Amino acid sequence: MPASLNPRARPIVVAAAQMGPIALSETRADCVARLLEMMREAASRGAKLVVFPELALTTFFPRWWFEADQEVDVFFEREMPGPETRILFETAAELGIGFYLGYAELAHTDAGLKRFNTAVLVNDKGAIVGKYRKVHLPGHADHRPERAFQHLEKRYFQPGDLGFPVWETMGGNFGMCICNDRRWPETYRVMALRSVEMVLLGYNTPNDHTGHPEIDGLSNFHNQLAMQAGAYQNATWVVGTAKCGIEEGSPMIGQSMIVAPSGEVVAMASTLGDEVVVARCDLDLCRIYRETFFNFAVHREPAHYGPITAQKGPVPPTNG
Ligand code: CDT
Repeated sequence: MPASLNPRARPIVVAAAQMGPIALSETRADCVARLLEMMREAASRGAKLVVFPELALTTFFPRWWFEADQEVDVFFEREMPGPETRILFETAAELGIGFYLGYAELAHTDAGLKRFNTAVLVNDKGAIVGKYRKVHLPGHADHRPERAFQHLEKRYFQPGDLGFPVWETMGGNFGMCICNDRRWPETYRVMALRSVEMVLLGYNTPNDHTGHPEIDGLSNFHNQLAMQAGAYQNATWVVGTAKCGIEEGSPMIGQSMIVAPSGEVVAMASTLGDEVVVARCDLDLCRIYRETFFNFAVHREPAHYGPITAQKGPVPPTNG
């Protein structure tokens, strides 16, 4: 339904700021300059929130095996904002635009030093509203020399320890996830149970990584399928932003998109480079779906969902 036909419409203009490849040789300052240019474009097109990709400050380094911690630590941020990223926060405040930023986080915790694949949500005053640490880490932890590219997220990151929070800010209820999280229905459902109205996510999705051409060939389809199903079944907007193109020889999909609670794609990138995609999103559409098909309080039957939290993998079926 167009926002103009909904008397309770709560429109927000949102941008997905897709990045083309980041070369290994690019500095944080180079990446931040690209992000700033897209933030300015998003604001000039009326956006109040801009979503940047996963690991938006470096190349997708989990594609390489590094033996020593010091070699990989160069890709991690020790503070956010830090000296190179502070300008993003200041510019956001000047422009009155919020943002989602994905980066590798080196965190000093009570349990010692930990590495996370992280995103922050920053409001239109330049203040951090919330932090999310990627829960579903794909790939492997061991070295697989037979592969052209590794996928070492399980080696370089710990699983996120913050769950899937939802924050009320900037006139709506926002949640975050990162890349592989978008393929798992639990990601969206936990946030939907916390009244999320817009799920923000960044991704780096190589399309030559599974060793199965029949799966890799469907990378774009599965990208769309996961976000459209997540949006529809949970009555939420989803804004997914890619880092894409051929990065250090590794091809990655684009298709940054904004998906409505109807499951419809309302805007999608058409390139594999830096590109800003904008849409006007009525957050009240979530209510309309949640009062009809997806009235959780009326129609969900959690007594039958026990295995979802009790089990990690499947058990055999009952013998017939
Ligand atoms: N970054 C990330 O999570 N990428 C994964 C690719 C997995 S291919 C082994 C994704 O789900 O898109």
